[in-house]
Amino acid sequence: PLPQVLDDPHEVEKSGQLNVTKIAQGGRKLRKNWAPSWVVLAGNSLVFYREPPPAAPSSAWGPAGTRPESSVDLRGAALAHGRHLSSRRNVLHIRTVPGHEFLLQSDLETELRAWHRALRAVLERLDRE
Ligand code: I3S
Repeated sequence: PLPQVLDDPHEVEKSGQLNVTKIAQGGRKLRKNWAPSWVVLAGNSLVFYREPPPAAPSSAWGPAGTRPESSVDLRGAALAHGRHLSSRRNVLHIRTVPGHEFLLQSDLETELRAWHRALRAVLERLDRE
């Protein structure tokens, strides 16, 4: 099934290139597998694409018809620094209600700070809804 985010596109809060690894699935720890990902924060969701949108670099969304690799529902999710979970610098840790956990990382400190702010704002909005 298509993620809801594609049927009902919300305003994109932020998008960009990050290094991502999933570290737990449903509460079960996974082996890290860092990989670059095009990440889109919109509505209730964080959506991961394998590639940035090639046709229109300014377009926040993946190209029409491109399937996201995965997406997570951020409602009730917890956001924290991930420095205790990785030797990499500038790491964020997200844990969703069903116990899926991700690390997001950028070598650009200002970029990771911007993601932290954007994610915190979305989580605060979702907490009020
Ligand atoms: O948390 P860990 O186990 O120290 O994470 C490192 C390992 O997953 C390592 O993979 P292998 O143990 O499969 O070789 C990765 O290559 C590292 O990148 C992981 O650590 P960082 O600190 O990069 O998140």
